[in-house]
Amino acid sequence: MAIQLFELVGQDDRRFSPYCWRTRMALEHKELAYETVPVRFTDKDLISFSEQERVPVIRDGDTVVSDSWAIAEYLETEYPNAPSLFGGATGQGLAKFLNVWTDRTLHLALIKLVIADIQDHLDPADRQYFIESRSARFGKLPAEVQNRSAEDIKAFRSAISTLRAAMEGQDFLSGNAPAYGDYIVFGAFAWARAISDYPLLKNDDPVYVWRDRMFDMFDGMPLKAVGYDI
Ligand SMILES: N[C@@H](CCC(=O)N[C@@H](CS)C(=O)NCC(=O)O)C(=O)O
Repeated sequence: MAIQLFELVGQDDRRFSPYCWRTRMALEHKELAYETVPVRFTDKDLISFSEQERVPVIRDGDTVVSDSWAIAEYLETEYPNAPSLFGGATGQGLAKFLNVWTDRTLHLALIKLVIADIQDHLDPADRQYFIESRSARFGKLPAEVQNRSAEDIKAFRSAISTLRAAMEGQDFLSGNAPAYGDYIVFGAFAWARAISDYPLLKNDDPVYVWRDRMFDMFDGMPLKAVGYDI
């Protein structure tokens, strides 16, 4: 039976969760059969079987796993003969660092540039929940957070410069072939593309070139998802 992936959805079937993108790419990498179940922020009942309130969640037969990192570890352990997500224990250890850096640095820099765009692309049923929960987190409305100040743009560029330096001399963050570390970072760009037409990168930026390569993976599956042509 195919693995079920419960993932966040917005207006027009936009899949905009960076964490769900990590899991989607991991399932593709592992060449596993899966089907996605769209979940809105306010559809908490759809994932109540996972005994927590966030996506991604996967159901693989009788096994339920939530949290993108835990899912990646589960898939790697459960399907050892499928292509490896980490390339061994050392790679797994280093990917964990990238997971934390992306969550804490890249995502924080990015969300300030696109948070009102997220709000504008939500299913109407989710808007009030999003405004209230995010205003509580940031201390102001999403529309006020997203003012793209020089300081916020600088913070994002600084995160990108780290990625650019890491990519020098290699096609992917994981070396000469993509692996889970690439999917962690790629999730941020797949998220942005789903809901925002703001040009985060110049077309000749090596990070943009890498991003394009990632969008072309798996027969262009990420590019076929609803999003902006940026
Ligand atoms: N550490 C978790 C984070 C998951 C997460 O925060 N997911 C968001 C969607 S991007 C969510 O489900 N939020 C629910 C909410 O805000 O109510 C992971 O890596 O999966």
